[in-house]
This record gives sequence, structure tokens and C-alpha cells, in this order.
Amino acid sequence: MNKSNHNSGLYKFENDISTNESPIAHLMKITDIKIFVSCPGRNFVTVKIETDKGIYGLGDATVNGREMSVAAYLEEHIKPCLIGKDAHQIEDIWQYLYKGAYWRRGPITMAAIAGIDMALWDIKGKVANLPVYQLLGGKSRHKIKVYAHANGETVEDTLDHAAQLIQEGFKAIRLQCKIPGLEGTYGTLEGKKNYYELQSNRPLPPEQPWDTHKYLNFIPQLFQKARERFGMDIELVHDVHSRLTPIEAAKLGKALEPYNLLFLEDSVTAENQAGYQLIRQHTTTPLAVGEIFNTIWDAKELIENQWIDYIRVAATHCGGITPMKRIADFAAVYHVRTAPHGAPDLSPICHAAHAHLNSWANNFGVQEYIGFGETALNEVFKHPLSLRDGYVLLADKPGLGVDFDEKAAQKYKYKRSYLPVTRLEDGTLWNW
Ligand code: CS2
Ligand code: MG
Repeated sequence: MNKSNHNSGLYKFENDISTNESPIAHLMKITDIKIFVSCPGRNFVTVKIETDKGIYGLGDATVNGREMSVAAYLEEHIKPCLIGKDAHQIEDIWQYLYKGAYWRRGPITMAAIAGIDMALWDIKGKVANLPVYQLLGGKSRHKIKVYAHANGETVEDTLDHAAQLIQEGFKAIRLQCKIPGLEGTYGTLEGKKNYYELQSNRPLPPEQPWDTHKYLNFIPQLFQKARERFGMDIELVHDVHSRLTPIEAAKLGKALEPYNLLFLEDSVTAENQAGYQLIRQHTTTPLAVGEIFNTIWDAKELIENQWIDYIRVAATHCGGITPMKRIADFAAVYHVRTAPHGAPDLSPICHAAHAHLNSWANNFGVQEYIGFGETALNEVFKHPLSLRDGYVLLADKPGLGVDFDEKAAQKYKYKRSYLPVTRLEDGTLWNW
């Protein structure tokens, strides 16, 4: 680009180093991209983009159980393409990585793109000296409603846990309980009541049994007893973790109607999006899905047909802040709210990215919340989030507001870890 074309605008183009086909001149050159895989409690893939102005940005690229694939994708395939590029060109870089790879979508590609995208938004915020939510359009709200997890071995256990969370000020709670007659199930793994699929030193994926009949017979009681004990004010959520077929999910949604759930999550897998149409025809229980979606395309029919009420994509798994903003705007047209995934296998960088998006999006619904209790985690990541009375507060810091202690991270070495797999009692592999 000819220098004289862009000297008169808003920006001062000192150190103009336009060297390629970028639509505008380089403002800030990417000098290095570092990828860290660490395990402060569980594995995280962290991206750090450094620039010639000394400003750096951080992103989360963690795919639970497949961390090293994303790290290799970033190191071998993305990093060489971005060194020397203008860190301000978020949109162009996103499109370059998405369209330019030819091989679109998929969890590994999209997590790698997400790590870069978040880091670039972080840099832009730091340059502007503004929190990222300001760059998105400012705040729609000053606090972010969250739902916490109550898990237990029995109904009583689960409800005692919920009672404690209500006491702590939570306004919405997800209830998961061990199914009688089944050894362990989603939400109650290995006696770890708060972190249901925590990183451990398992050599291979553990196996859990599943029985739909036992599950469907049991879950309505859990919610009936919860309403008897807590009344109708507290908002309740349940995660089916994709274990049902559409007609079974429809049946469950109907059975849960008297207990007025905020939403029923992942009631069926969504590769076939029309499965949700069938559920929708039978129940007014609100439906949520999206934590494993990688792009807007995974949600397109669900949203435009109004088959769901909450879209649960995570910035780390759907390509970053850039596409998440697009998904939120698209969802708003169809009365669909956002409820970002908030599991502990997303790093505090992703949780911070969500807090900025949640502060901005007018159609934000609720944020899943696990908290940041682990000492090692807090030693490695300094984040801008705090909890008060069932709401997350976001401190005003430039960019995403997270810092990452590289030295501390080095102490916590990556450990290979797997999510469990599920089998029916006759041995058939099922959805975990
Ligand atoms: C869960 C996730 O939080 C949720 O809703 O479905 O914790 C999920 O099991 C994990 O993110 C898998 O890594
Ligand atoms: Mg879930």
C-alpha cells in the first residue's frame, strides 16, 4: 500500500512496515507466538502473541483430552504464517486461518484459531487502554448471572449441596445426581463432587455404564424434591450430556415441566440439528445446547428455526470472540439467549473472554460457573473475575484483563488425560 494513502486518517502510521497484501498498513507487528501446555490442576493450552511494541496478548486453546493436537497445530501450521503480520487485523487473520486452511471447522482447528483470536482482542484492548467489552460496544449490564453446580450420590446429597449454594447467594443451580443402580455417571465421577471430570492420572479413558430407562425413571424425582425443598424461586438447570434420543428427551422435557427448569441442556447430540425440532414439538421446557459446537454452522438451523432457547458455545471451542459475537447477534434475531459453557477445562482466559461478551450482549442469558478454587490455577492465571451474591463481576482492566505466569506454569507439566467413555450395560458404546 502506498504510504501517502494512509497518512491523513485517524491513525498515526509511524514505523509503517507494510510488507504484504494486508488491506491496511501494519500498525503493530507480531514478533512471536508462544504456546504453553501446562497442568495447574488440569491441562491448558495457552497462546501468547508478542508484538514489536512490547504489548502481548493471551488466548485459550484448550481441547480437553486432545491438548497436544492443538499445540502442534498452532506451532507448526499457524505460527509461521502470522509472524510479521499486523496484530490489529483481527478479522483478516481470523478469515485467513479459517478460509485459508481450506480444511474448515473441527475442534482442533477452531480451538487453535480461538487462541489466536482471543490474544488479538486482548492486544487491541491493551493498545486502546480499554476492556474488551468496550470494543464490543460497551456494557448491557453491570453484573453477570451465573449458575453453579450441585452434584451428589443421592437426592439428599445433591439437595444439601444445592442448599449450601443457595446460602452462598446463587440464583440458579444445576442439579446432577448419581442414578440408583448405575455405578457412577456424569456429574458424580469418583466421589469428586465439584469437578466431575477432573484431570487425574488415568492411563486410559475410564468407562461408565448407562441405562436410559433407569435415568428417565429417576430424574423427575430429583426436581420434584428440589421444588418441595426450595420452592419455585431458585432457577434450576439439568445437563443430560447428550445421552437421550429426541423422543426420550421430549418425554423428559414434558415430565420436568411442573418443575419449571431454566433449561434442559444437551438433551440429545446435535449433529442432526432437526432432532431438536422433535423435542420442541412436545415440550415447553426450554432447551440449551452448544458446548461442543465449533462454528455458527453447527447452530444455524437450531437458531433460525427457534428449536432452542439458549446457545452454549464457548469462545475457546467456536473460534474465539470474533465468531461468538456473530453467533450472539444472529441468535438475538430469533429470541435465543447466550449461556456460555463454563466448565473447568476452559482456562481463566476463556472465562474472562466470556465475561466481556456477557457484559456486552443484550441477549445474554446466564453463565455456567465453576469458580477458580485451585491454588495452582490461581498461581498461574491472574484473572479479573470475582463472585458476589450469585453474580460474576468483571474488574475494569485493559484487554481481557488476565495475566499468565510462565515460570509458574513450567512447574505444572502436562499430563496425558482422558474424558470417560460410556457403555450401555450390554457393552454398546454410548455418548458420554
Ligand atoms: C459439561 C462439561 O459443563 C458442562 O456443561 O458438559 O463439563 C463437559 O463435560 C466438559 O467440558 C468436557 O470437557
Ligand atoms: Mg454440559
